[in-house]
Amino acid sequence: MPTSQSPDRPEKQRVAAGALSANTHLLRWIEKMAELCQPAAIHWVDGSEEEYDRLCTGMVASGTFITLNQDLWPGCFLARSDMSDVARVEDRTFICSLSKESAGPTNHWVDPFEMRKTLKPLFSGCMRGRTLYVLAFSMGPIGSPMSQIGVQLTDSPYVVVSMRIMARIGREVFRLIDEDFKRVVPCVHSVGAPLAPGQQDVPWPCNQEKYIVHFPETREIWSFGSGYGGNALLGKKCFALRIASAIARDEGWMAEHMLILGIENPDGEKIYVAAAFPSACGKTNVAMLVPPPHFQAQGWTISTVGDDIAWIKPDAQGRLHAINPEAGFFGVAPGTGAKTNPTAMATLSRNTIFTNVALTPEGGVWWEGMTDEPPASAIDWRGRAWTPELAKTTGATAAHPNARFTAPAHQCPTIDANWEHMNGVPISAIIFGGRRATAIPLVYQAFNWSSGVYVGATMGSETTAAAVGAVGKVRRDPMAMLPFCGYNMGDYFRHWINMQRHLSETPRIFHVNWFRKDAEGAFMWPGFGENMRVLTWVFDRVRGSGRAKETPIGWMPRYEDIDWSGLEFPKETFEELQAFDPLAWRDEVIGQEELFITLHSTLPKELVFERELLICRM
Ligand code: SAT
Ligand code: MN
Repeated sequence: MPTSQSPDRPEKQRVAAGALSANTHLLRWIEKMAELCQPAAIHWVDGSEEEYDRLCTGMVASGTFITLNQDLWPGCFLARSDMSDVARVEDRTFICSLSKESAGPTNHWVDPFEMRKTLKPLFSGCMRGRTLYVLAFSMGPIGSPMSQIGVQLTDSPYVVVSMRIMARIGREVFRLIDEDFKRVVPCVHSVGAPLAPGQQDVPWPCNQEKYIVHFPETREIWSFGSGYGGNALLGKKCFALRIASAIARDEGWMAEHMLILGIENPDGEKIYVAAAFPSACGKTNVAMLVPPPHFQAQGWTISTVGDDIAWIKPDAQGRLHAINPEAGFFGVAPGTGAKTNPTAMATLSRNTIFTNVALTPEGGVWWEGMTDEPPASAIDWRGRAWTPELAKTTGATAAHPNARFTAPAHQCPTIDANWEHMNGVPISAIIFGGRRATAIPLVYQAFNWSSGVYVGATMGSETTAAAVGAVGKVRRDPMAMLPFCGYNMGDYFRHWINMQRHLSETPRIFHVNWFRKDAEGAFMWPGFGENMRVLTWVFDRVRGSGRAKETPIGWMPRYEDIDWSGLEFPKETFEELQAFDPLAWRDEVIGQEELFITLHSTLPKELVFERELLICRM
């Protein structure tokens, strides 16, 4: 890049106009990107409410947003995406480390030089006719030593307003870059739909060709072709998990696909728990769990720190502390209702952006599972007339199964008092969980840290609509990080094992499965608020008072170790739910082996030993 010798270069003047940063590296990078992408205008995002309102009004005018009935849904909008752009695209997601071995066999790797050659023509002129937004964001509370800074260049105003909910953005982040010289992760995003002069825009511009690209060594993100969720809100999966996991490995902390919640008992004793579940397996519901009346009456409370991502770091005393790097919830709408998650319903009742849900005649929103009674008619997520009768005959859903709400975390009625604490909250337990119809019991506790790492590393779950592809197939999803680990999964296991050395106190590790089914295919466990019974057992185990029996896979509660007040749950059903079936586990262990074979060259020997021990115990 030429520097100060070219004062007349038009890009330099365009970038400087309205600049909110004086950082020369940042300014030069933006100039270079503007030269490549050729936007019609450049807008520095200040993050103000006024700017947010202006962008939303602009999107209503352009057809991207529909204003909802403001009496029913104050501050809320609906967006409908293109039919081809409804979820994360895992097979278009790339980890471009210098060596293929660093990305490992579970990631799509492309040589970084090749990838840059591919990206250049794609991004060349890709923002013609559009505005380039310069969006500075902090993952984690502003000023927290655990936070990280990124700057996303994007041509999507939908992304800008969504990021204002999901992260801390704007002026104060530019100040951190300029005054504190915080290192920036550069993120370039384009929907890949340039406009010719006079060309009419579509409500959801995107490109059929999609690339979600990470360069872990240079800590860069390039995303092309999609405007949806984790493909486009680059602070979330791309930064806070894929790039952050690589940073965390180098710096001795952990970036995990985990919710964080607080559990407080009637004596005011409180613990925090982090829990990993794959996408669309109910993390938001657990994070916002409403205890059954009996527990509430006793004085138990659950509070919410985060519903998707945890950055976890040992403090000076060797205790793990976690922050939620996000500031909002990007939750799955279908299945969220007053019965299943009243806390989420209260959170999303205002100032929320809905994507791919149905529009009701009163100008409200609806999705499957929001109410028992569907509306008599609606406009479905594709903008077509929908009725419950039509659903019965054709199976057409009103909302897309991966329809989402984007809502500010501070609106959550159960938000934890310490959710923005600069040093995070202390973590006493880690829970792994999947969606498994068979074999896996409701809950068990690993024997120790390394057997717990084994439990996480061998997690399996049925696939969901959160990613494009088949739904309902069991796949190995270690620590729920399969689509989100920015480096070799075997090295990631090694990092987990090594973390123990930095800890004076290791969190207890558990595995749960809310989704076990009986021979008739019905769920055996009521789930939702009743999961509190499992969480209080976890609480008691952490505090040293909870009892358990030893089994080949770990410690399990006996019937009498669980508080059943207010729930008819026969002992036989519980025994069935907790059953350890040696034959089913034989298949399970063989299924686990498959992933270990794939990772053989980097698999820590501790996990090989854990596997041997498990087989011996069985
Ligand atoms: O990756 S998204 O943010 O689109 C949602 C998810 O899969 O958890
Ligand atoms: Mn997620």
